[in-house]
Amino acid sequence: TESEAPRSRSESDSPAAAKGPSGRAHKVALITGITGQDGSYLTEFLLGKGYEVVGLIRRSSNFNTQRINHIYIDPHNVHKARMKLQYADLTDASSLRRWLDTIQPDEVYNLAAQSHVAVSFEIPDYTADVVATGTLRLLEAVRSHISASGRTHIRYYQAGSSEMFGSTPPPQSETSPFHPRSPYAASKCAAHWYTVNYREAYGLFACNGILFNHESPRRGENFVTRKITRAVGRIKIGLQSKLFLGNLQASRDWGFAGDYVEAMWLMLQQEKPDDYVVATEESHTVEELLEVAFGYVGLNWRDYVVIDKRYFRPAEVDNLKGDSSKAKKVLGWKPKVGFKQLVKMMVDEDIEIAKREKVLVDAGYMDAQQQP
Ligand code: NDP
Ligand code: GDR
Repeated sequence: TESEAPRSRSESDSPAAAKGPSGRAHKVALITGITGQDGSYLTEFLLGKGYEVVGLIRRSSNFNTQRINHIYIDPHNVHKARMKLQYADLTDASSLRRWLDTIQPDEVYNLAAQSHVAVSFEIPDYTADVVATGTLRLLEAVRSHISASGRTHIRYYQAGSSEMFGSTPPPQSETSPFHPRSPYAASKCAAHWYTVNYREAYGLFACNGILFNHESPRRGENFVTRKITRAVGRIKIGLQSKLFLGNLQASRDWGFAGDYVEAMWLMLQQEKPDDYVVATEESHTVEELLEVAFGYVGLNWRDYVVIDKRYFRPAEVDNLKGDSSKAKKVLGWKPKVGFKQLVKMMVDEDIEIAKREKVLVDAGYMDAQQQP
């Protein structure tokens, strides 16, 4: 799925060089979805490579920067602040174009999304607006920015998903057909093809990363891995007695988010833009995840888990297991953290969080029933 249109690329593409092609001392990356799980790991990774990072955040009535607070430096400290935050929204095309013109990034990572599959059945219209049309808005903003400025070296990363494969049987690779099973997945398919189209039509250096599930201690608490590890921590510390879940037979290829952001960056350092599956090539059911997570702290999950129909989806994705041989071969990428190690890392962190909650509960500052 390489671009057939000629691309103008006058600058050095050395992967190690964070030096900016625009004559700046460093590269500048623009990240949408910087406040999410992947945005936080990608920002740490790029800062470590000497990039300046500008993140677009959306307005919220509560602070939504918890995952990046530890790397935030007040912008008044001009010499040290290498991550900056600006307000924008994927539903607001003018904000996207304005920040592209102002920031003049070398790389654009589009990570923003209404990323919860089950929620996408509840708010399908909004999900499509952000995930599908939002991607189109950003691609169009990049295209028109390049056209007006002549900054042809810009590279674009699109956060694609294994959910696009849906009911296509495993192993799923770049050549497997898409058969989406949710409004979220259908919207990601649209975003995927918009990205391919901008590459073919305008010669944009645009890559689709087709990433399988990746998790971490920063994972949102209503995704199944974190929901389980949070519950394990709270049950172990005596703050919770039941865990309500849906389909335990679904199988997923779960990796560590910290590993996966490197693959995003590697895609943009290649000579040609292309699409890549990123996965561990190992799949486990939700039930196996329960065995490992509860077993790690010496508990039997069957004593705590209650099946609740509200967590079943109108259409399910049964079995995802990626074939990431292309990423291995071309990008030289492979995952470092395995399934059990990942689950243990998350449980360890969530036990620490539960311990802190216990202090608050014992002091009367928090109600133990306040479940995530
Ligand atoms: P998260 O849900 O943790 O983060 C999503 C980010 O998008 C948040 O920063 C959120 O802001 C932001 N966002 C949501 N709506 C808008 C909007 N309208 N305008 C601007 N920003 C918005 O997702 P992940 O970090 O887990 O995933 C990153 C991307 O990768 C997503 O596109 C996801 O669909 C995709 N993906 C994720 C996989 C995974 O396993 N994690 C696998 C494959 C693909 P706020 O913090 O304010 O909510
Ligand atoms: P997924 O992740 O849908 O794969 O999307 P999630 O963790 O939500 O579900 C995984 C599987 O677990 C089953 N499940 C439950 N899921 C949730 N959330 N809550 C429950 O109580 C529960 N019980 C069982 C689900 O039915 C499903 O089969 C994630 C997101 O990050 C997407 O944005 C991303 O694109 C894909 O991963 C790859």
